[in-house]
Amino acid sequence: MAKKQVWIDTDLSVGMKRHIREGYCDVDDGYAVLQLLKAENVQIHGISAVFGNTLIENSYPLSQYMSKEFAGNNIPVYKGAGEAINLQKVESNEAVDALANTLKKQKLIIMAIGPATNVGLLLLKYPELASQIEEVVLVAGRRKPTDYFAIGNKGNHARDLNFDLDNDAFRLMFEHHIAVTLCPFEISSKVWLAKEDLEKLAESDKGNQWIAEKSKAWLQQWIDQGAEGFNPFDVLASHYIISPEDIISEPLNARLEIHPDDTVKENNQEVFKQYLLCDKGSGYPVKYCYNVVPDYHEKLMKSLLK
Ligand SMILES: [Ca+2]
Repeated sequence: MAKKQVWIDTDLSVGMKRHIREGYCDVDDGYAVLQLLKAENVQIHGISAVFGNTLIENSYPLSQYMSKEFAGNNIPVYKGAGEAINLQKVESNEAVDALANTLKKQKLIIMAIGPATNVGLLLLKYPELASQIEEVVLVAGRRKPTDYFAIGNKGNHARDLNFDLDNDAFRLMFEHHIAVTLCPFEISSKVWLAKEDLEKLAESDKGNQWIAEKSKAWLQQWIDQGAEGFNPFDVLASHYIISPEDIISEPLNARLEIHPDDTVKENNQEVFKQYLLCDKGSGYPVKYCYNVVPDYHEKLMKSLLK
């Protein structure tokens, strides 16, 4: 079986305290990376860190930690963008140059589970390499501006964070006609990890023990919001790469539209933002993942516990 040639671009924030407000950061990137590390049908060529859920000063060492502890340091790790693309001053970085060097040698599937800034920068600096990108798998998008995601029954509308943090990066992928697959909250909100899952992981190998321990505070944060578990958003992207047959998708067209920002309370047409919308209307063709197979949870746990 030919292995899938993959590059991971991640805003790993496992176990970090939030830098902008109270509470802990997302743990889901950690699950996605662990799942890819365990997949027999995947070869990982590199990990590039990006800002997002946390600062690049955190996501970069966390990426190094995961490669060192759980992949025998066999996967090179690079420091990528610390902020969104500035069209007035486009600068490459170590991660973008490393990704470009790898793409010069071979085609890659990019799992971009943070803001797509590094991919956007690559397209600006190395546009000739666009055809070497087989597919970019991202966590973003929705069907309508009125669709929203909220944690539990007390949660405010959440941001479509990866897209919100760098709209231009997504636009660049569309304009370069990159094959884009989106795993939005519509699919990840159907997948839950709960206390008993963390307990199973805690009895497993080193990587699972680590992520289970680091997920406790994150899980508690969701329980405090009225949920019974948490949605491991980014794992839908890794699972799609490993076993696309477990993920249900449809071809849609994606475009950027500006509407009132639904994450701002009492927003009286004062704050607007871009939305990444996917439907049958006009736009750039994408693969939109929206559901999982009925026994998905079992399959996910199996892929992590092996
Ligand atoms: Ca992420």
